[in-house]
Amino acid sequence: MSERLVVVSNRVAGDRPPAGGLVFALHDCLTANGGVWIGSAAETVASPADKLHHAPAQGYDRYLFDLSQIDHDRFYLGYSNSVLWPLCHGRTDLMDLREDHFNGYLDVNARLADQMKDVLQQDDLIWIHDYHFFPLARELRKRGITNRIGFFLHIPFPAGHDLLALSHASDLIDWIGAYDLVGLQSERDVAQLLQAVRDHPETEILRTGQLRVGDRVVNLRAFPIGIDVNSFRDDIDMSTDAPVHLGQDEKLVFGVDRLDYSKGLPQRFDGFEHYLEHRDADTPSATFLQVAPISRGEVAAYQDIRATLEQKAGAINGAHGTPDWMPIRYISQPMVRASVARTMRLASVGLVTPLIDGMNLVAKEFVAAQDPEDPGVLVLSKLAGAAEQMDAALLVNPYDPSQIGGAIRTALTLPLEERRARHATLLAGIESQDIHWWTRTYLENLRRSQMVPDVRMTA
Ligand code: GDG
Repeated sequence: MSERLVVVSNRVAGDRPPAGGLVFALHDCLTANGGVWIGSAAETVASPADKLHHAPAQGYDRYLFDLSQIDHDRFYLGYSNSVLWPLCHGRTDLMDLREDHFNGYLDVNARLADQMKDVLQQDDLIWIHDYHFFPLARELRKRGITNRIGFFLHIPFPAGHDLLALSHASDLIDWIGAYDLVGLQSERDVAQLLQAVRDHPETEILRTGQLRVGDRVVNLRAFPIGIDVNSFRDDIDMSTDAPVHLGQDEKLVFGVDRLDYSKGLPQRFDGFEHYLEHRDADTPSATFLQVAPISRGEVAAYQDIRATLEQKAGAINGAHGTPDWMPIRYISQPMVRASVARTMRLASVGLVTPLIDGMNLVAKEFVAAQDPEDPGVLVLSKLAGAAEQMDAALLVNPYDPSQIGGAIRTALTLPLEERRARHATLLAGIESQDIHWWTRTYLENLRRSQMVPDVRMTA
């Protein structure tokens, strides 16, 4: 039987074209090569079925698993997004540790492993995505699955001292030990995982750079995710009206992020205010447009960040606006993708200043969208995974409004030659390590990863 790719991620592409990012990449990869995509159904149900639902898609097979409202509350909103997400983003103060959420997380992973057993074949290459499914390989191994199983973590791996705040930290390492290949976004994340392994009694780092966790050997590597550069450029539809209207000689500073406390938005607003307060006659006039569609709105920390931004935008506009000009335009509605791409093209400055981020695709999209002859300038947080590859951007400390404000001013006044040179370097980087490179490289490494039988489970 020939190899088949089986991808598992919480979200899968629906029947309409996928809306970008990871889902787009996986859809592309599966459409080109065929395979199976397993993910959660879009709506919760009163009593989840005990089998996966088959929902064929163009070019590949799709299977969906049911979640009840309680599963959604415990597995998705609870443990995944109110424990693991804040933990991995250095916000242990926001962790909401509850035993029933942890049990709900384990239950969903165990149930999914049961259901996957029915569709898995002997030569399947299994690729599991993200923090919702850390324990899934361990659950599959318990059920006798010996296939190669890879994992990719899209968000940062937690720092060692933060892991102390997780009551089940040693489980996390045990779960990781059931994979053949663990992929992370950046070298920083690889270093953090190695530190966690050093701190764990039953693990060691082999001279080959692999991990030994109990009786298994795990390969570990950074695979920085990329974007589909050409398809993003194709989204720039110049035939329609400009999505943003500016005054004469007015420059545009643009940010677009899911509304999330990790994205550094309050500090970014303060940074723009710093730029406004330090303007002089030579400083170009600029309007800041921030699009931040609401996400995970049921979680309290996400409601708080929204209130903070609304208050800040109002205060800054009140202090610095004039009857016919508002310095900040803040929108919490999503923008259509073509308008995002076109707005990036119009912008003189792209502000991407997360306090921490696994990678950050917006930074790469901003570069892809620019006119190479007259490019805008990317201001990028040193703490985004993307900064490891994109040091030709203006790198800033995202906690320091004076650095952000200073970088906005620098970006608006950078000579054309320097803008072109920085952009050419950045573009070459995102073109050579694009989304196709990422899927190809990861899967080549997974195929090569040594199959080590799980002795504890099969003995
Ligand atoms: C996780 C990791 C990692 C945003 N607002 C709108 C919109 N977007 C699009 C952007 C971009 C995507 O959403 C966001 O991707 P990011 O990478 O910035 O961030 P996360 O959602 O946190 O993703 C991250 C990523 O996984 C992939 O591995 O890079 O570090 O946290 O594509 O353009 N798109 C549209 N309207 C909006 O209003 N159409």
